[in-house]
Formats: sequence, structure tokens, C-alpha cells
Amino acid sequence: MSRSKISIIGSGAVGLATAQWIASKDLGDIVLVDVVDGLPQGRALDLLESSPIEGFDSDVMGTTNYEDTKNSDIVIITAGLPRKPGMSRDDLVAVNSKIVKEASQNAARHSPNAILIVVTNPLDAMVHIAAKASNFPKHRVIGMAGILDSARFRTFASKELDVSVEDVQAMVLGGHGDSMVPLPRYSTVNGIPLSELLPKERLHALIERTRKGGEEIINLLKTGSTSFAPASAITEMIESILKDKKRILPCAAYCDKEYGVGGYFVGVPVKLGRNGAEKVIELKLADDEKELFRKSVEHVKSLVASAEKFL
Ligand code: TXD
Repeated sequence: MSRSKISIIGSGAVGLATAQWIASKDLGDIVLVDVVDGLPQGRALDLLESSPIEGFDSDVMGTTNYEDTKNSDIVIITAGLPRKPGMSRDDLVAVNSKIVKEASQNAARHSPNAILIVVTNPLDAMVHIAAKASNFPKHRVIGMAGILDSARFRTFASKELDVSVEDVQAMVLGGHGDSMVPLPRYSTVNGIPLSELLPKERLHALIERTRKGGEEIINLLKTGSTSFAPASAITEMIESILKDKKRILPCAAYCDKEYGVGGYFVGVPVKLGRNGAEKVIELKLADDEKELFRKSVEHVKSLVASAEKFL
């Protein structure tokens, strides 16, 4: 069996951290791409030179030429600008729409059978752009956000309760951003609902912190954005796809009839396997959860409308 090939478009903070996680798990050969000549080549060589010590056989190469990405199994799009303090994810629409469009077209031309994982913000709109520009079937275009948002929630809950992160599960639906919908009912410590373990106010505080999780870090950093946790979330998706694990993970997937969304990519639980987003899992939502989800989807729709001008 030949090794899988994973291309990462955008060799900035998130792209590089992802390459490092992929290599450390030996998930496949890695191609780093960027527009800045020298950057992906230098970073790739640096990472490759850690392979004898870390013991991974993944090849790592850097390039500015999409030819080198040909026949990738997975293409990850992290190209684009990140947020600066005071900026919302939505402020990035104009500049990142153009970048994601170009990256998706190039990626699709060279790897017509790949699965596209989109990471660039504003996430839900960029997945839409990537799907249109690549013309890929919808199950082969997936956005990363929910795993990260859930991981943040799980981190805060485990610290609050002083229990292992391994036992804390969480589910976050909706768009990536302030309108995300954490679902405490489906968030548990080894099956025990969080709502039974934490008073309402504390749960609410954790949810609020999760909503603003990216901003909290960006404000601390002043320059730069989050990278370790997003990269880890991307790698979890890659692993589930390449190993056909069929994990159920919250991702931005195409929903038409599902949840009554009507043809948009939004954060929902998805079965991730070798065919990509193999199934959207529909949870029974309570009325208040439905309302939050509806508002979140409305926000995604308005973002998509502004991003479509750049298609
Ligand atoms: O949860 C999530 N989905 C996210 C999203 C979590 C963290 C970061 N998220 C977003 O990912 C962030 O808001 C940005 O839109 C992207 C990438 O963030 P990163 O922190 O990695 O940005 P960098 O370090 O600025 O890197 C971006 C790289 C940089 O090297 C550019 O030269 C390159 O992208 N770039 C390009 N590469 C290829 N092709 C084109 N056209 C291009 N334009 C810029």
C-alpha cells in the first residue's frame, strides 16, 4: 500500500503546526505550499530533518508550484490572512475569498479526487467558496471549526472540574464564531451530562469563554493567531479520513435538508471516513437550541452572500 499524500496550502502558523502533527503521527507524505518562495521549502526541510530523531517516514517537501501537489489524497487550505486584535473573522471576507478561490481551483486541477479540508476564516463562507471553486462533490469539501471549538470547551470544563480531558466530551454546532452553539446536553464527563456537574452560571461562563476562545489568544499574542489547537483538530480529521475510522466529529459540512439548512456548510456532527463527510448526524434539538442554531445559520448565509461577490 502506498503512503497517503497530504498537501497543505499556506505554510504559515497553522499550516506548519499541522505538518508537524501529521509527521509525528506518520499519516503520510506532506507537501507544503505557499506564495512566498523559500518559506515552504525551508520549513519543509527543517521538519524533515527531525525525522530521524522522531522516527517518522513521512516525506516533507515545500514548493510554490501546485504541480507538486498532484494526486493528493487530502488538500488542506490554510492560505489567507489571520485576524489581528480587534478584527472579527468576518472582516477577512474580501481578501481571503480571492485566496481560497485560487487555492481551491489549483488544488482541484491537480488532485481531482482529493478531499478538501478548509481552515481559512471566515470559515463557513470559505468552505462555500472552496466547494464552488473546486466543483467537487459536497461530501469531499469539509471545514474545520467544530472540533476546535469543542476542544476549547472540553479544556475549560476539565480544568473547572479537575478531571481528565480524556473523559470530557463536548458538542458544538453552528457557524464558527460568536454564533456557535455549544450543546451542554450533549456534553458529558464519561456519559454524565455537564449540566449535572456544574451550576448553570459556571456552565454559561465556560460557554462564553469558548465562544471567544480565538479572541482570547489573539489578544494575548497581539501579533499572530492560534495554531497548535487548530492544527491538532485538522489532524484529527485527517486521521479519521485516511484510516477510514468513521469518527463522528463536529465539522462544517454541507447541509441541505439536514437540520432544514437549505444548502449551506455549517457545523454539525459528521461521520468522517475515506469518502469524506459520509453522513451528517441529525440531533434532536430543543426549541431554544433550534433557535440558536437558526440564528447561527442566518449569520452563515449573510457571510456567504458577501463572499460570493468574489467568486
Ligand atoms: O478554526 C479555524 N478554522 C481556524 C482558522 C483556526 C485558526 C486560524 N484560522 C484561519 O486560518 C486564520 O484566520 C487564517 O485565515 C488562516 C491561516 O492562519 P495562520 O495563522 O496560519 O496565518 P499565517 O501564519 O499568516 O499563514 C498564512 C499563510 C502565509 O504563509 C501566506 O504567505 C500564505 O498563507 N498565503 C498563501 N499561500 C498560498 N496561496 C496563496 N494565494 C496565499 N496567500 C497567502
